[in-house]
Amino acid sequence: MAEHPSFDLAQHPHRRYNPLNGEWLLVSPHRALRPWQGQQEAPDTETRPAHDPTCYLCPGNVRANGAPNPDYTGTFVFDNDFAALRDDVPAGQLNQGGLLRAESESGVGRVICFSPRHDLTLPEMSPAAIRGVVDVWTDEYRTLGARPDIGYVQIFENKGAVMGCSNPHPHGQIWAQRTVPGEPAKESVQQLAYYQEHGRTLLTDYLAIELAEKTRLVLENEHWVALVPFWAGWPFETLLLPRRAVSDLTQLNEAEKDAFADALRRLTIHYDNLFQTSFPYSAGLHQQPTDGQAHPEWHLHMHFFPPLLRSATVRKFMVGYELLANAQRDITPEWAAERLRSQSEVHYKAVSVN
Ligand code: H2U
Ligand code: ZN
Repeated sequence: MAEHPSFDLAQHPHRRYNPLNGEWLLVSPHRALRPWQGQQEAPDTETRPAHDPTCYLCPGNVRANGAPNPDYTGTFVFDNDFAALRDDVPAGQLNQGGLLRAESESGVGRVICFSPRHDLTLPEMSPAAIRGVVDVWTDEYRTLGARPDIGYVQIFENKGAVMGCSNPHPHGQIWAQRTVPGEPAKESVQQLAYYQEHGRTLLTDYLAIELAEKTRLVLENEHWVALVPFWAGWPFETLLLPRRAVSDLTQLNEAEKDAFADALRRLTIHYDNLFQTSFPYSAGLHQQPTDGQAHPEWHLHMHFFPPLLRSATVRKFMVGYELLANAQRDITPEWAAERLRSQSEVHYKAVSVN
């Protein structure tokens, strides 16, 4: 791979290209050669009640809109009471010399409770319950995407206070809007260019390389693979993708949806076990736009962007150079993958309870 025989990705500062968004990343592996000093912290064994009377997401409790939640037993979806997007916005735009530009944007915000249990998180839920989450994501994507005024559906989860999550009750969000926002728009351009040139999705070919090299794999099952992408910006960033090139959740068959739930469960267990803490992250699905066109170039995938670096409390900050230049990392993606891959698939809390 190296153009020069002495160039070593594990030692020498270098740039890596992210073909999904077309951006570059600075990798400084020499700074991480110092020994691993994972700060020794006691395992986080915080417990929460199964039902919290003060939680606005628990079954039966009253939300900001004044109405009580139903006594739901699986997942529960509702319109965000403080949504960033609204669907009653008048059309309009402003363009002053091409420099001051604005246009109205409409859309919908939804909140999804993953479980009625206040004390669980995805890695602690049963495979069947996680499959229920996959199903509700699929239904929401289908229903919202079918609306003529919705061009893109963003499904995501903020987990942990450090990621701005407002409540430990397991939940995620959906923001669906008229236009395709920045990150998926970049991926659309890149995936289309690749597909037009090669006739296969970018991620099909990328996955084939990773399955052959194996160094960045975290886990796999019959239909899904989790890996630390070659171009990962966050220390333990991962990409979870289906082996078959489908463009959105509605194209997955039953076995692929079960396997997605299995991969989600196992990946989040690996994360929790890494620093023996409920691993914070922002994660979300990237799927084809819902503009009524078919986008065979789009390969469904899920990104996990976790901030932790060395322990349950030592995190990576995307600050000076990252904000002003481009993303940068010290530990290599290969090293991070090895650390994640070697974790047990039994949740550390289950171990300590027994
Ligand atoms: P986050 O934890 O990722 O912030 O998601 C929780 C969402 O729940 C948040 O967007 C909404 C907030 O607006 N919410 C309601 O819709 N109703 C409430 O009663 C409280 C919070
Ligand atoms: Zn709750």
